[in-house]
Amino acid sequence: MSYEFILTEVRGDGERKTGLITLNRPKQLNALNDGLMNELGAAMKAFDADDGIGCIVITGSEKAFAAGADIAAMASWTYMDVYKTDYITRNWETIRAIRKPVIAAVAGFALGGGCELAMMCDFIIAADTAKFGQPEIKLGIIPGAGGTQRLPRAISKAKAMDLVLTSRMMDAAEAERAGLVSRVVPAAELMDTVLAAAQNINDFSGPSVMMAKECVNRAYEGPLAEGIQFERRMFHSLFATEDQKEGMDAFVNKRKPAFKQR
Ligand code: CO8
Repeated sequence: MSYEFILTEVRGDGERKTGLITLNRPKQLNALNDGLMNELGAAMKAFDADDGIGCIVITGSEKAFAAGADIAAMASWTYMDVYKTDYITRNWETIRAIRKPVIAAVAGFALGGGCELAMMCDFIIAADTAKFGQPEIKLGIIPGAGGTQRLPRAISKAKAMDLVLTSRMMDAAEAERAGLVSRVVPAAELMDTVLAAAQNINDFSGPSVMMAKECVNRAYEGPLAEGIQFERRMFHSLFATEDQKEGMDAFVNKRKPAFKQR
């Protein structure tokens, strides 16, 4: 399938591969318009449904992961346009329904909706050129795709308030110290690092990868006691999989496991 605002490709050399999505509106610094978000949602759903894909990577350009929602497109919207249309939720929530891991590979600006999109991914690996921020306050609005909720969970209330209220940007080193990104690497090594991490995940058992993701999300979104109970049930259920037998037999017999389940 060909798209107007994104590029998609399959990368990797293992049995299961990585679905790579590149945001591709370079002149607008990958500003996220409705068309792009439609395509991103469709591409993610297609990769999620493809048994040959183990995980998904979203990236942008060297200059910008994404500089936010498209301000020019939003400029003339009225309250009723925004309230009635499903633009705001339709595509932005798709990523939450993806069962496979989604990694954000961020270089350059990740601002406003771009920072929110990165935070919706399961983890962020950043180039040392990355800059994160929620500058919506400068436009007379606030973050609208989860920024005020995910930032405090990711980096503390103090830092979230600082970013959201002052509009300042955070560089990659600060983002790593604050816990927003899992690793920072030199820009030239970003895609190799991310694709290696993705391939690492691709080679594991599909059920355990997807359940691990679900469990960590429970910790992030719900109370501890409920999360512990959920994890226990997921843990139990993995003993019904062939891959658990394979993984443990391989360990006991000192051989490499060949996980089969998608
Ligand atoms: N929307 C539309 N166009 C943009 C955006 C954007 N968010 N960001 C940059 N562009 C365009 C510029 O207008 C410019 O276009 P042109 O060449 O035609 O003039 C081109 O990209 C290059 O930008 P600059 O010349 O400004 O490049 P600089 O290197 O000088 O500056 C910055 C880079 C600092 C990133 C600057 O472009 C900037 O501040 N951009 C806006 C950042 C911003 O405010 N983002 C928040 C947007 S609001 C938002 O994301 C709300 C999310 C709500 C989600 C809910 C669903 C709708």
